[in-house]
Amino acid sequence: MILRQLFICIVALGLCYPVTAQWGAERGPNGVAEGTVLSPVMDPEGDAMAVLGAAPPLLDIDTLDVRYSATDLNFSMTFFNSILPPSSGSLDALVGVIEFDVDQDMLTGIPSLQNAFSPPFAMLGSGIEYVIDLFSEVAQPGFVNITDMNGLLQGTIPVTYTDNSISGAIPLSLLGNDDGLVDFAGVIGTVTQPTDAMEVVGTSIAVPEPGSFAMLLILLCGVVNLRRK
Ligand SMILES: [Ca+2]
Ligand SMILES: [Ca+2]
Ligand SMILES: [Ca+2]
Repeated sequence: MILRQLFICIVALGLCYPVTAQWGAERGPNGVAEGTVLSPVMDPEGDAMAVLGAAPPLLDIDTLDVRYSATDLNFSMTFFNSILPPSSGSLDALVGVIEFDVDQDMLTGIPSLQNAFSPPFAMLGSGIEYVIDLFSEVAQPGFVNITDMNGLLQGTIPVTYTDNSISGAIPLSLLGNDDGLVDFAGVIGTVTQPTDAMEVVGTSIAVPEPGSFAMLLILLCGVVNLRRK
């Protein structure tokens, strides 16, 4: 918990970049910033930074993909490096937060930690209501906590770590029974320092329903049969 708070303080203070931050960005209707990017969101390679001068690895985000079904919000974050779960006990383990603005309104919720870390320090139109707490896996191997903007625990979900990714599914019931259409952000690092953040805010997309695939196949088969006749 102490490490988590230290990490968040470092990110929130924006120690990793000069204090020439430019807060405020173009806003669309209802105060929502324009220019969110539909999932999956790509992040540049090589933009990870040693914020506190700690030794590598500098965990470097590759992509963050967020998709919703009728029941869940599925997420997958990939990296250019190999990662380890916090429960490994390694100081090089992946920690940080993935943040969700479930009503897509920056005027509700709390400011995104991503804004304080990732240039151009613009308020990217995210007022965060829920967070995946990647730190929490240290005490419960294979599981992470979902918390609200006040840090209150909403539930715990299983996650899957591979050599270069973490993924999982959050029941929408843990996100205030949201419809799954959310804006998302994220900032990550190792236990010793934040290293990378998404550069833009993403917007989730729907997972195609199995029924629509089946319908498409039926239609395609119908077209093929008609052509054969
Ligand atoms: Ca990156
Ligand atoms: Ca919000
Ligand atoms: Ca929503």
